[in-house]
Amino acid sequence: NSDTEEKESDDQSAEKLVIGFSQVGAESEWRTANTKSIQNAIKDAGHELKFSDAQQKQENQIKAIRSFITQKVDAIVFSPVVETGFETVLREAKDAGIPVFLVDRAVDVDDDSLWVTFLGSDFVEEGRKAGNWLVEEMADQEGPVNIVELQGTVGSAPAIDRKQGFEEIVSKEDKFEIIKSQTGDFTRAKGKEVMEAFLKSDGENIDVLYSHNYDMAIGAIQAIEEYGLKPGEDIKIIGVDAVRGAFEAMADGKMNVTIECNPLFGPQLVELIEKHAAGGEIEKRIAVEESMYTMDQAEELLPTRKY
Ligand code: GYE
Repeated sequence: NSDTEEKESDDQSAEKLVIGFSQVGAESEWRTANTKSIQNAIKDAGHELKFSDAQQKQENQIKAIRSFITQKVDAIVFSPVVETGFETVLREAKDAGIPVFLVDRAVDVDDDSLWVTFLGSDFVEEGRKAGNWLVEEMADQEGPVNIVELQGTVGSAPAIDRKQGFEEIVSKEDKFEIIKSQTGDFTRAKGKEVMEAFLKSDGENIDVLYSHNYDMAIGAIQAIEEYGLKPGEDIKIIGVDAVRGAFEAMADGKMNVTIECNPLFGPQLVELIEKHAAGGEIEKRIAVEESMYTMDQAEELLPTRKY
């Protein structure tokens, strides 16, 4: 009956967990929204949070996880800055009996018993969406279509996968050529700097910018304007993330399309941690659902965006 049901759910939420969260950094607007979502969900559920910002440095993450292990936390939430090099520390967590929840970014490790689940987006699919938009947009255009690419952090899952998914699509047509591809480390400042260099060497020849995130795109947009070209027109801009700023840039006509990557999975994550603590079965891979939005939808959708 409903009385006992209520009692059971009370009991479940009464178990207070200590959760260590090793976050990548604060490199982008996506990241800020993601950090808030996870922090709030953990606190709102009445659990204790130990938070560590790695400032995009792998060694900081390894230190943070070791310190969570020493402190005997109940669960570790971990968003790995790069894919490789975490096997040893993940094994240490496993040996200590502490469950690890990978969020946002994956690791390139064969032994998947080192984590409970990976909750995050399908970055290859995001790259494909970006490629498919471009193929359609340029359907009537004769080649060559010269593309420059701003990659995310070297060795990170989203940089590797977004590149791969995009290339898979555009490589099917000879007219597309990626003439320059370089990392902007997911930051606005680096995005601007690298775009300036692209413009210096290839200037008017650039038709399209594909940026692995919003922040690099907005930095690049500034570089394009300073160079005297019109972003969104002279150079088409494709960005990933779909943060609020991307909708504003699209409403201003400066960005053409944004591929959604939803950072607001804090509540979903806390549910998984609680379920696991209560002995429940968890799937190894949990995907976040997402979409894609174009310039003409920007004004209408802007007020509805939550990040
Ligand atoms: O797209 C970017 C951030 O890992 C999905 O990291 C995340 C990416 C996101 O810096 O803005």
